[in-house]
Amino acid sequence: MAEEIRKSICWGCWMQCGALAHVDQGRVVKLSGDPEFYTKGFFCDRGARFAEHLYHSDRLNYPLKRKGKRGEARWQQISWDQALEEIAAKLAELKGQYGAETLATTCGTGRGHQETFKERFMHLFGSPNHANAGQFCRIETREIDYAIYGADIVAMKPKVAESNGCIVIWGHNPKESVPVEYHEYRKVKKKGNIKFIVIDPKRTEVVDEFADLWLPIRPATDAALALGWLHIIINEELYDKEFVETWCYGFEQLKKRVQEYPPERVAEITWVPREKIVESARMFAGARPYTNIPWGVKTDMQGRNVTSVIQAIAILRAITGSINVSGGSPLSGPCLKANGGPDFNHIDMLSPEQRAKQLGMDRHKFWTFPGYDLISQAMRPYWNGKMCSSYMPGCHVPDVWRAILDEDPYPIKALIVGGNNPLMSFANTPQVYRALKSSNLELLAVVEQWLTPSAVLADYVLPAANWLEMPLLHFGTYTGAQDFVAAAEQVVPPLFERRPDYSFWQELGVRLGQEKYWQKTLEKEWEWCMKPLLDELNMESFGEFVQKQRFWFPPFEERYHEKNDPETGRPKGFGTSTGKIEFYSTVLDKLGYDPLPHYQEPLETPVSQPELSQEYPLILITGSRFRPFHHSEHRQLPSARKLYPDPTLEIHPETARKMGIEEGAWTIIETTWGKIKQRARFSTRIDPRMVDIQHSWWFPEEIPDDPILYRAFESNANMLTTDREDYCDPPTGAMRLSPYLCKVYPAKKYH
Ligand SMILES: Nc1nc2c(c(=O)[nH]1)N[C@H]1C(S)=C(S)[C@@H](COP(=O)(O)OP(=O)(O)OC[C@H]3O[C@@H](n4cnc5c(=O)[nH]c(N)nc54)[C@H](O)[C@@H]3O)O[C@H]1N2
Ligand SMILES: Nc1nc2c(c(=O)[nH]1)N[C@H]1C(S)=C(S)[C@@H](COP(=O)(O)OP(=O)(O)OC[C@H]3O[C@@H](n4cnc5c(=O)[nH]c(N)nc54)[C@H](O)[C@@H]3O)O[C@H]1N2
Ligand code: SF4
Ligand SMILES: [Mo]
Repeated sequence: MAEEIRKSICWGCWMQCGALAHVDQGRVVKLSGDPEFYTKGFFCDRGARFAEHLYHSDRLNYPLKRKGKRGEARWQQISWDQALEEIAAKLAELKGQYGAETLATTCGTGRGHQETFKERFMHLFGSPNHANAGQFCRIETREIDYAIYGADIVAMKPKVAESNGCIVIWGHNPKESVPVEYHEYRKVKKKGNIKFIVIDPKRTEVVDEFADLWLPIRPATDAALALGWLHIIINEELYDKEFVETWCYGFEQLKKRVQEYPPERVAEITWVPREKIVESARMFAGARPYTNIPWGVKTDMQGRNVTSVIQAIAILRAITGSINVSGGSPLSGPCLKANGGPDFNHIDMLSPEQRAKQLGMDRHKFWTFPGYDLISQAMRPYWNGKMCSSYMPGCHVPDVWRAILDEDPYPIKALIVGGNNPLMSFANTPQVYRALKSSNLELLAVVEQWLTPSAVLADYVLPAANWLEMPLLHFGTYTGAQDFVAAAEQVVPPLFERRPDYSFWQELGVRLGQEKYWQKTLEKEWEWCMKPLLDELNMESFGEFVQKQRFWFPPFEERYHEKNDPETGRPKGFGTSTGKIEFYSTVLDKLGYDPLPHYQEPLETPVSQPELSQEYPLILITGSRFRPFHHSEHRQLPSARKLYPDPTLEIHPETARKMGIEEGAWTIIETTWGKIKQRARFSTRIDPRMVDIQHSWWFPEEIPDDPILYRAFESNANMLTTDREDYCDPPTGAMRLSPYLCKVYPAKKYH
């Protein structure tokens, strides 16, 4: 039989490029980009490896139940029915004894589609405690954008190339992290009409290739830099006066605040020379209204100033009048053609009593229900009742471990981990380990594709399908986050007894009395979700959409906020309580936080703790992305491990020489929180005052049994981080994953 091509959407990362699966006798033999999809044929080296991923002999194929003690890595293969029956019975028992809030779940970057189904299950079960990485990655940005604009920034901006704009690549390295975006920039750069500013302590390849200006910033001082730009733009009157007067709220207060950030002071804080700060602010504002600041994660995970950085960046887009300008910064509301968000995850079914029990709500009000409620009160009426209610409101991640270990403020007795490797991903690995191992925890179930170090500690492990094994709907649709729809049919049926995450949550839900709220199959869920669009397109089914269309975007409406609302006869404005873009955030104000952005020197820096920096003289950056790996994934793929057999520390040769470290040698990295080892990789891209370590390293070729856990503690960046309250950002609770103070020295060698 000849090779057949089936169309899918890659889920190697959340960019979800159009994929062509080459299938020979039922077997996927190759993956390539789909020229007819909106990603125009692009495909990267990570995506291409998913055929290897699909058939890898280490993939989990059957449900497992632990034999012996937690962590002994002895398993009994059981049926899905047995696993689900036992888990459901245990959950019912614990709910009766401790209340529904005793169940918590965790999620990482949102692999697969499981988070929204998990949320639906949790809301119907009655627990507000789903913890997720969105608290320090992208979702808190989305939520702050919601508070300020009443909408979110559109991820891809295809029109940018046609403008004479300015793109600021801020704490972001798309070459390694979002290859499809990098590919777009290369095309844009060739045209020669766009200016690029890169804000990164490292001289990355993106700096060499694109930067008209590079600002080598001291890590975690981004809020000061953004405020410094605002100082220059406001005082030199480079902003869009008409836009600000008509559409923005709180300009005078902002103007007053930014006076605290003159360029001299900002230069001192950020280590970026004054002239460069001034020149870059002018370059940026000079490109108005075609200013672009795509999202990068390093602003989101610096702890204390996170809300302020994101806020200040959001204001920079608005003050230059780029909002809803094609080639500038278009906004997206929730998907209006889908039953997404609250319609999908039933957040409104969670009772007021149960909401009030959400972990972390007393301290991190923005990330939890109080923040969500204020935002949704303003946004829902504006967006025809639609809203995004996914990932946020979440509970505060570190509180889950405390509630397990100290049973404070109440016991968490059951934890379900889905699409997440918490031992690798969250700050303070030793604390996560203690919690997962705790005898207080009566149930730990992990839904996974591989037996990870976190999964080894589970009572039950359930085998999850990958994206080639299930029908797909773009996550922005059912979370309600972005206004577009993309869908694909499964390429091959799930192998062995793997199932899409959906099946786990649906079957558990049905066993616990939720049958009314679940469709019978994943495809039916997607069909129901996109029903409003199907009706409009006069289509019958999910299958018909996939055959005939595959994706849908609403037409772009230039400056839609100026259009008259047919009901009121007045311009639509924005989905905030003032109807304007809020430089002065009424949401933060009502929650009791500073409504304006500010900069506060974080703990543990050479400036805030000079004595400590005598002993720990280097600034430690963690987690810069490197292809083709994705966090702790793909260590099992030989073709990927060939490129990075071991974890590496990026260090300037001069620093290495001072510390007696040789190229390629195992090196100890120590913070006040812990120590690990990685191999030294010399590079002049890194500032001699800093080092950068790779994150999420474990070794699937090693011994699984606890306490070895595939050597999960030896090279893991989060052995060096803390989740202590005073390191977290107050409104969002965002943890500090980077930077820290560290010292490095050679590991001993006896041969
Ligand atoms: N120190 C430090 N720590 C960091 C970061 C950093 O820069 N520095 N980055 C942080 C960021 S931004 C994030 S988002 C987190 C990411 O944190 P995680 O998302 O927890 O990252 P992974 O460790 O890759 O875990 C994802 C797990 O999901 C599994 N998986 C993949 N697809 C599916 C699926 O469809 N279904 C199921 N059930 N499982 C699946 C994978 O096998 C993998 O084990 O890490 C954070 N941790
Ligand atoms: N290959 C690969 N791709 C991925 C992932 C992966 O694990 N591997 N993970 C995915 C996920 S969940 C995410 S969140 C994205 C993140 O991907 P990106 O947004 O690209 O983030 P990073 O690669 O962590 O860091 C980008 C740059 O920020 C710089 N930086 C470090 N500290 C600071 C600072 O304090 N301020 C500033 N301005 N810059 C700083 C680093 O030097 C680095 O060059 O990648 C996604 N794509
Ligand atoms: S950028 Fe690469 S991994 Fe991400 S969706 Fe596209 S092809 Fe897949
Ligand atoms: Mo992330």
